[in-house]
Amino acid sequence: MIPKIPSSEITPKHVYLSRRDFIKAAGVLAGSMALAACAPDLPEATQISAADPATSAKTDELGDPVNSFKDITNYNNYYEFTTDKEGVARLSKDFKTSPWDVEVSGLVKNPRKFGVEDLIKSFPPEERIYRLRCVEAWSMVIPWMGFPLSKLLSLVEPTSDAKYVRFETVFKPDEMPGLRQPGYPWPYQEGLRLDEAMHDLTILATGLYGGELLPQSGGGIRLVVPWKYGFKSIKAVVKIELVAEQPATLWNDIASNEYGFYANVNPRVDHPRWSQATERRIGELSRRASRMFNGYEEQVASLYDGMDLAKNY
Ligand SMILES: Nc1nc2c(c(=O)[nH]1)N[C@H]1C(S)=C(S)[C@@H](COP(=O)(O)O)O[C@H]1N2
Ligand SMILES: [Mo]
Repeated sequence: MIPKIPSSEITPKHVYLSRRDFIKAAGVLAGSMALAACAPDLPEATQISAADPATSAKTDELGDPVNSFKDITNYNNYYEFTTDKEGVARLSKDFKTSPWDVEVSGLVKNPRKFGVEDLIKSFPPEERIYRLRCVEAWSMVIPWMGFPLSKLLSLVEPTSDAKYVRFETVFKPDEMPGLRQPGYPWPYQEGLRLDEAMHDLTILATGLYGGELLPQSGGGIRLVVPWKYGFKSIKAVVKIELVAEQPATLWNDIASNEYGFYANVNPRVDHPRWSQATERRIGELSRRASRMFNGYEEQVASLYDGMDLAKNY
């Protein structure tokens, strides 16, 4: 029997075009534009509307469409507000994201406090369309705006003793009701090895969907490390510290047998309580296979040469 597909599940053509089709379509479009250029009597409006499908067809490099702005900003993990993913947006709506300062300190030649506005001026944000894969086995595709963390780190000049980077989230109990929940070692903290932090895929995000970074998404500024489970992508960062030893991280402190320091997406290493082989892409009906390093294997696998990824989970 053929299942009846509700009209809401029928994806517009420009969304389901695979990357190859998209490139082909773009090629055809470029061809027709060139033709149009030698046909001066063609109305201008035709040329403009011909470009529409291409500019709105936002996908990641694998051809997966970006999630809706509504999904991205209404389904969030942000325990400083609440553990209810659908309650974060409401509870965080008055959280003040600007002005916002980040202090970069520790083993660096030029320790400094930066305002996010100034960072955006120094490092103009670029769009990065990344998959975000939560350790809970759901995922989204998010069009971030941001800049490589490496640019900021190069500016402060880590000393030769710096081996890791430690990140800390703002601690504001008056504005973050979830901080009253017992059992969490606040403030939220995370860490990366220095080479992971310097990798070009690692960004500080200052916006998404071409707009500002709303409170629920981690504004004033948040880390995004797309090949790792989502909990590494720490929100509302106020402190970045260069250190010599592997720093403590919140989820590792709570349950070290379940959440390691590396937390690289790995479909072959299950969470002790569930499989990591598949995931639920928000907005899709059936589960899909999870990818090694969340699909960024080619770019990042060499960072872990010779490491046992089952032990260093
Ligand atoms: N400070 C802070 N950062 C955080 C979290 C959090 O609870 N607090 N949750 C993490 C988890 S588990 C995930 S999956 C992502 C979710 O990001 P999103 O809500 O923007 O999709 O944020 C991560 N960063
Ligand atoms: Mo997560």
